[in-house]
Amino acid sequence: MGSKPLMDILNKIRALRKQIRDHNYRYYVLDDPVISDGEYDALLRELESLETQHPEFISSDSPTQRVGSTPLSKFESVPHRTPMLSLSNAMNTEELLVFDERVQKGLGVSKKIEYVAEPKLDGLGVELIYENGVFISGSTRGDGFTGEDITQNLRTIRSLPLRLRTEFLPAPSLLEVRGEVFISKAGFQSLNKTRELSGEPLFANPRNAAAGSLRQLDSTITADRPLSVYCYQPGVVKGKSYANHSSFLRDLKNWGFPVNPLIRTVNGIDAAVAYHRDMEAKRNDLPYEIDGTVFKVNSSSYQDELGFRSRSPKWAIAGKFKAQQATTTILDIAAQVGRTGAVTPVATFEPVFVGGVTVTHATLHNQDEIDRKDIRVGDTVLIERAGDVIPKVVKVILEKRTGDSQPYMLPAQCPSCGHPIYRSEDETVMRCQYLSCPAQIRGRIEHFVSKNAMDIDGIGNKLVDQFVEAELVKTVNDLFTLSYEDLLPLERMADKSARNILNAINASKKTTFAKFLYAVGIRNVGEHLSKVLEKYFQGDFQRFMETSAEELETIYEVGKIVADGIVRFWSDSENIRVVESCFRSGVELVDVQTSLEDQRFSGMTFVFTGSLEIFTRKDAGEMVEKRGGRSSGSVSKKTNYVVAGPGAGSKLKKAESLDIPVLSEKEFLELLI
Ligand code: JCF
Repeated sequence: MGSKPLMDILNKIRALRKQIRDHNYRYYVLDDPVISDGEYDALLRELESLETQHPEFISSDSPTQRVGSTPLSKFESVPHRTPMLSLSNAMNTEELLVFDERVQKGLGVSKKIEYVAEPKLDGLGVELIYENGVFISGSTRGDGFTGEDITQNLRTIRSLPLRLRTEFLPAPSLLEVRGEVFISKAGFQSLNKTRELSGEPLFANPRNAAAGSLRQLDSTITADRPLSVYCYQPGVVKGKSYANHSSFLRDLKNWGFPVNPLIRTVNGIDAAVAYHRDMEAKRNDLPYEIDGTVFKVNSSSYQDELGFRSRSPKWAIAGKFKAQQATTTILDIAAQVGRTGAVTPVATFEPVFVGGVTVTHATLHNQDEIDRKDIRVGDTVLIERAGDVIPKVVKVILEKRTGDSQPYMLPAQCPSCGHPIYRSEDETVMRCQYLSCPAQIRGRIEHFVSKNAMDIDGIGNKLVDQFVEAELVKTVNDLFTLSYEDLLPLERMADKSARNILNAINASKKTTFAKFLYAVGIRNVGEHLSKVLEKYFQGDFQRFMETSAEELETIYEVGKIVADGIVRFWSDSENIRVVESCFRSGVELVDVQTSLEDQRFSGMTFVFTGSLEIFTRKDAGEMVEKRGGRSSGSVSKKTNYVVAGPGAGSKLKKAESLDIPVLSEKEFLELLI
């Protein structure tokens, strides 16, 4: 193979990467995309296809390389070069003024101080490390001194640059950037909806969802979570210093980091207070949750002069917002069955305006919660909105209780189907396990057909509604016996669409153990656990259905709660009937493709020396490792090949003396192809 076309391909790959990086910058930093999502996807697919044809050109900072690598067994701990400090809080305007006085006193000045003001995100602090403009590693804040290495998970965040834009602004050799990882309100809603449908426990709020997502050892799970990041603070920056904080933020944007567009410089504490009030008024309209504002002294020399308290800088403060609370009266409490069978008490109250919206309902969560707070119909209650729309009851105002109220008790039967409800040991919530419970069918079908489950194209929620209303589908297995005649009379159904749907249903029958199990929807058995069980049972679903809780518990990652839940699920003959009916209708679990990876360098050791022109040393090493080999820093008798570029010295000499084959970079490339 000649090197010219190969260079052309490499150049095309490089050009695509740059294009994609530029579009990321426009989208995430400038908030001003110039191409559609479809066009962007097309660029990404083109790059992916070129890289698939030429895996030798895959480099870790390619936009295609966000998800990958094998799951970790644990996170390594990493010390922060400089501690990641927390912020001290100002609980009200008064305390913001006190902060400003301290700053002026500390500096020995009496004048307006310039602050950089920003919304305080309710997420998780992280540190991102870039060497020569390339994302190398990232970690959690941890205790401020030592965090956990979550590089793989951070890489999956689409707005996080894997390589900096350095056309106009060179990258420092070392750049540490701190920021906040968070999940938007909309992302949180859709994530919880998916989890509800798949029977996984819901996240209480976006912050917990973000924390749970960053804590995944399997980064493919993190990649499916709608994580975002905003950067706001330097760690160690080598070879560059800033006269003020705002010029650091300006550079961050130029390098392609997402920086909150609401950040402003304000002059004097009165302007800071005005900013704080403005943010508090806007908080419910923002697409993400904030719990306050942050103010930093802009001048770097002032920051240096002020220094630190034990855990927090004296040049910064977090201004906390007031809780969003109101009082109202409870008109009624009723049990509701969710789409996954959770039976929850919901209170209806006198409409009340709180945190920017009028609310009329609150979930009371479960019987324990009601008992603990002794919530009764007729009570006057204090409610609070914490960001999301559904408020919670903080407490009953007992002084206002009238004489004849009665404690509330959840019914013993499902309000939807009348079957008895159960409570599992791990949960406080009551559940209806009846698979054909009308309240759950829709949700079960929607989950069953979804992308990561059976992946049946063309069955949207509207169609599911029709299936259920026409009583065509009472449990998920009914999907497989739908006929052309069943579909045609449905609304907006034509010959072609009916055929397409039947084809999609048919095609979905060939699936994997893991996808089918996930589709069935056993509580706490999400995608990851389904894969774990697939591996353990080697695709034998029958054996899985008959396994004891004791055996399940021997599986790494399966605890007592999950094991008991699985056994309880199969103890219901209705559930077995549904699954067996799926198999009878032709559902077939095929082997997972463990495509034999190319292991041509198995057992071989490579040494790279001199300056490389096609690859970075790291990429070259990765390419060897991907193919089963090892790359080493020193030449020995065990070395199989030395790849030498211009300027190679002692290692090349040693290779020659040991008679080890020496390759040029181009010859190495040919070994790869
Ligand atoms: O948004 C935040 N949660 C946030 C936290 C913003 C900042 O500018 C921070 C921070 C924690 C520490 N700055 C520091 C120094």
